[in-house]
Amino acid sequence: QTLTEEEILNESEQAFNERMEWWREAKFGLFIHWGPYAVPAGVHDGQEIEGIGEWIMDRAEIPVSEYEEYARQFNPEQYDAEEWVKIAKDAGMKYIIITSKHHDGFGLWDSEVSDYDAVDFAAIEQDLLADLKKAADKHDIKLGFYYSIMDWHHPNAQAPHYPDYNTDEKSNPNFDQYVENYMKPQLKELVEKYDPAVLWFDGEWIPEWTHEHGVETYTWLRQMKPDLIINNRVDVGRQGMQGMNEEGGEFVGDFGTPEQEILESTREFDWEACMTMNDTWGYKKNDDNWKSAETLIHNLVDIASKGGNYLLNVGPTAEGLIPQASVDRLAKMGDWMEVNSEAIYETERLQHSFKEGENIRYTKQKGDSVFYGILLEQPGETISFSVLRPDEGSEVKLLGYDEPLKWEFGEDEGLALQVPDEVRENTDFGPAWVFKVQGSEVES
Ligand code: H79
Repeated sequence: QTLTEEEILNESEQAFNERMEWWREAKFGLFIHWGPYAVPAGVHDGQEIEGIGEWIMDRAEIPVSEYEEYARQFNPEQYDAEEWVKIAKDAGMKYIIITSKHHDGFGLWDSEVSDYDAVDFAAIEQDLLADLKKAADKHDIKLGFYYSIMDWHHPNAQAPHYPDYNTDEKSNPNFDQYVENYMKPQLKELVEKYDPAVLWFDGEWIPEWTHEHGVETYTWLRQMKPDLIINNRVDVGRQGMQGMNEEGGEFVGDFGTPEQEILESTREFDWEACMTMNDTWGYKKNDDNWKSAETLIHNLVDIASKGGNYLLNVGPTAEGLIPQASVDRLAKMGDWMEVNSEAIYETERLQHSFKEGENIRYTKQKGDSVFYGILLEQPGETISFSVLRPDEGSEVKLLGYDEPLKWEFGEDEGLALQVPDEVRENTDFGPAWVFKVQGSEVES
């Protein structure tokens, strides 16, 4: 049954909560940036090109016709969709967002309104997105699509003022034709062919894209698929890389999109921090600036404690392989999640999810009686969780360790915990130590 525009724009809080439920509970997803930019992989004409790899067309000012050569060479012979999904699943991720089309305009599926796609242009016979959808369904992982509004390839979109993508005077007079005859048909194909759980827009900052475009596209998509979740970049409210909407504006979009940053405080508006493991989204062969698994696990904890989701990126090679460094880190996250995921999934934020200066984060189960104090450094002999007050006589446990721990009421009736030597001397419990407490949050 189709929703009216009115019903979509004035959705009740209850309906919104129901629609967002799986996404809020999921907490952890995989972002995949994959396209022709993985062919040069950061090197064009023998030159190392600075900056994020999927922007190489812009950064190296590669003409469309020359970039098309890379697109023709895109040949993912080693792509194994199920392997990708397993890597995500084993890391503890619940959903995947893949670039159906990035700024370069190249589509990963066989679009009926375009020849600039994997099938027609790169002669890939397989339906890459169908394979991923099938594998995701099989392993109970949700699949969503990134889609760039900005398009450096389509003549009615950005091409005339590419690479000066942000220059107002050069607005493309035919932009609405691109929207009506190309972008919307493409989005319709994506929704009808692959039934995505999320649409993740980007490139919305170009001068042609307006609030009216945003509202129109959002309502049109939700009429097609009422339970679709759509990020805030469908509209024009996003404020820089911090990714939340401008205060006071009425914008469409279901969640904010901080990019490469974790918000300092919790917000009313749902948010998802998208972040890379090295310094690029699309594959760059010479980028070895990898964050440690410890940092990535700490980020997951930090984000979950602040009520957000973590969308962690991989950039597969043009052959279709997720870089080994990424696979190794995701495996380590999975090991940690296997023991500790109850402190992440389906949790809610506390009034005080952290205290300035403490290497501790807090989460809680829905309801108000089970809490997690998560220590982000090797524990000493005692730990003080000032925000948690255990019930009299209750057990406090370290996830992954069988024995209940000794504790007493500390400052302000908070929790003062004793750490057994066995725990302190064994780094295997880290790199984030999760203590489970039956009790309540200390009011302050
Ligand atoms: O897909 C990945 C990147 O290719 C894309 N978004 C992630 C998810 C992206 N990252 N950085 N950029 C795009 C650069 C865009 C920078 C800016 Fe702006 C656009 C600066 C000015 C316009 C966005 C809007 C930041 C400030 C305003």
